[in-house]
Amino acid sequence: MAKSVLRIFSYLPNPRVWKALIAADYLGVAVEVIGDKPKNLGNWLWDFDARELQAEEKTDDSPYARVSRRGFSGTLYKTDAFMRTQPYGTVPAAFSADGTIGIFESNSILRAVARATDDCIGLYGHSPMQASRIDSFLDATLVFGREAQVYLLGVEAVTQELHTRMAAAFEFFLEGIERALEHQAYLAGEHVTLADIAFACDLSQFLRERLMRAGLDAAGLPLVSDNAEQRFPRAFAHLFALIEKPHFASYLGKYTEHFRA
Ligand SMILES: N[C@@H](CCC(=O)N[C@@H](CS)C(=O)NCC(=O)O)C(=O)O
Repeated sequence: MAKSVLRIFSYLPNPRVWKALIAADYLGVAVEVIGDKPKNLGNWLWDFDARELQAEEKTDDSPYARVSRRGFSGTLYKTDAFMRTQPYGTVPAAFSADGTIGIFESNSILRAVARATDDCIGLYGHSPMQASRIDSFLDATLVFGREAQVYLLGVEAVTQELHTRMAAAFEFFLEGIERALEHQAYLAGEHVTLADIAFACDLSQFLRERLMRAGLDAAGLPLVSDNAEQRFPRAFAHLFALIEKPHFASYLGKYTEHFRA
């Protein structure tokens, strides 16, 4: 078995991790993934050598105990070495094979996979300028992804303000995607790139909104993604076509069944 170029620690399943795994499958690059269900990650020591903690290790005076910041509640156990390599203390957390270099932010982990091979078969473009164009989409996707994260974490008790902000971010992001697809088959050209991978994973994650309607119904608010297939036809046709591809389907297939049915 090929030696892994990266180790990723995360809660699983996680579309942010799938970004790197889809690219790794395209490129034949080995990536090691360690993790557990979201609710179990509080029982883990967050570290390059992440492991499940024994019950007696989970004490308030543990040197690893830290207050969770976003997406988790209560205490998480993170080593100093973890915080040195992962300054924001978030997952997915990726590491170079020897554990000395930490890579954070799922889009950067995705880029690290593409850079781990001599021939990225155009996934990260064929020139520095093309790579920069792909970066532009990755940045736009992160801005959308951050808004989506705040919204989905708050959707159970959604306010009008949160809804309005998300609706504007959704529209802004997808208008750009619609425009990009006006004259070309993929976001950054005529072939699949990292831009398409991040787009498919982040938009699929956002569309979990459709499984989380209770708070919206209680507040009398519509889905932000209501009727989105008609409002952004190119973007959604592109999303559906990407998910049909075997490397995407093996991660996103089941996860997206609820909106593709
Ligand atoms: N934009 C980041 C999001 C990462 C993130 O915010 N992760 C949260 C969980 S959703 C986390 O690790 N929180 C750790 C904490 O609460 O301490 C990415 O794409 O990697």
